[in-house]
Amino acid sequence: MDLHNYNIVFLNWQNFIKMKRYEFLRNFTYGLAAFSILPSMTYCKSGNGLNPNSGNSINESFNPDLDIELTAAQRNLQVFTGNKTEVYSYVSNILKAENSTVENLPGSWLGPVFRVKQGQKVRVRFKNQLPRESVIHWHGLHIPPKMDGHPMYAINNGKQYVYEFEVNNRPGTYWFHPHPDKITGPQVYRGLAGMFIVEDDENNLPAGQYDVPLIIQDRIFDDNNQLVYMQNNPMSQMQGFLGNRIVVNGNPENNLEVSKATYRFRVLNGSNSRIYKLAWSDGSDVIVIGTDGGLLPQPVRKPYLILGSGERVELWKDFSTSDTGKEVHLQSLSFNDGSSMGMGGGMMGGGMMGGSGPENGVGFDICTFTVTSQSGERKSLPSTFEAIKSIPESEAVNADSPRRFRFYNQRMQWVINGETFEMREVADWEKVKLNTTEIWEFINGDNGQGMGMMQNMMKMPHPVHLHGLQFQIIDRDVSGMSSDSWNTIKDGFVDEGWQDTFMLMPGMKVKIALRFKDYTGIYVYHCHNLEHEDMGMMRNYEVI
Ligand SMILES: [Cu+2]
Repeated sequence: MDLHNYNIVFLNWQNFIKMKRYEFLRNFTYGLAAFSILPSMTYCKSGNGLNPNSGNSINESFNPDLDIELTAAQRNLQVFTGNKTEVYSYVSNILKAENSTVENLPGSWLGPVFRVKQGQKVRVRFKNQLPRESVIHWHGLHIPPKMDGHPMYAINNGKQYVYEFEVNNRPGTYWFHPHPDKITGPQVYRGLAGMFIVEDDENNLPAGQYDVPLIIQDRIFDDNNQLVYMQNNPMSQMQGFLGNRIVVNGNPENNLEVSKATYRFRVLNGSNSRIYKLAWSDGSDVIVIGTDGGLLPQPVRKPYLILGSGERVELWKDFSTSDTGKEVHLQSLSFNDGSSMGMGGGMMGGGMMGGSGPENGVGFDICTFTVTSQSGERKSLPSTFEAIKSIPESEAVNADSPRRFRFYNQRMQWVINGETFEMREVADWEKVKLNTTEIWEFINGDNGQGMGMMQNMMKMPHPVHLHGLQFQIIDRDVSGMSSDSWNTIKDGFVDEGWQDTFMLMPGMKVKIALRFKDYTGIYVYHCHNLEHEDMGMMRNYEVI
């Protein structure tokens, strides 16, 4: 597969624009009312009181299998013909790599792609050459708080932070990205993200060139080929960044060549806030073999799949019997995300405000797979993988009274149980005991005792992410959802595996089971709509 042909895809928004204009005009008056509330939004919070120059240094007794320098730096990349594009990238320098690989994505702002094995020890010497502070979060990994990339461990320009951890996760598709307080969105947007694959020993799955990362993001480029990000646009922040061009693996690439072979696609939604409803244009089922935390007990067939920001899914796709020249599109189908940003919905739609891309739920092609004459390995779909033991609810110390976490909007601020992020603050309801199992319930919506119209009108999907562990989804209650929304997404959820991120749609309640083990300390949990996160829709939980 050649991931590096620069074919440029412009999405066709014309129908979208036509469709939304009426709604926009209808809501315009209310829109102004909402605007007038914005200046009271509070972006300023107290500093963290830490010395951001203090990094973590090398532990000489730690003997890594993989030792690597990752330098976050600004660079100019030839993305298009003409002007180079200013991006941020992780530049890798391998010092030691025994039985693991670190693959760069040439011509891409993304990467690298780590391939490691369970039990291996990894040392990453992170060097920050960015203008602002940064920190690396190892998304999905079960590692100690100091290694996890909590914003309190962000380092300034010129400093180094050494991550050292043993890989003890299940084989699966994990990833890494910056996590500094209030500026995660812009740093990820400019290019900082990579994949962290823990390899399995499944001999019956596509491997090597047939095991392919697909990192999906949306971006906006200006006429000078520069990335556009509206950090200071409150509307854009409130909604989350939505681009007008899809990029796959950090290239504005839409045509990927495939052999007549069976593929394993490791799909990561690396977008700041866009949600995808993945489907194949040839009408075949989406065959899901893995989710955030590795392989499912058995493959699951879906007509389409909802993938929120930060989530991963592993897809099985067989091109082995396809005709040469056949084109299959990976699409995002249209859906109703249930959001309302004011009276009647759509008022603050990104397409109308500040020149950003179409709203979540507008359909488009993500990329095209073109089958070449090359024949490759054909595999048959295994009927089962390793079984996953369900966490019994009876094991939970709070099975009768789950902790509740409400994600909603309060006075133009996205909040969790009415609170926003404070660097070291942990409320009593956020403290859990080591070696216990709990049930947590996440609710998209306030408790119905809101402060008036605006509060209840603001609803958006929130991809919920917990650091430090993988959990199981035990219930998805949709009785509070609008059926107009639910009917367009209901077949798109795979809850049979381990997760670290899940979609919480407006009106939805999701119960998860979590086991707190191995490490004490503070981890964050937050909305993975990165603009919501940067606005403070994030909190700490502490394992004591
Ligand atoms: Cu959110």
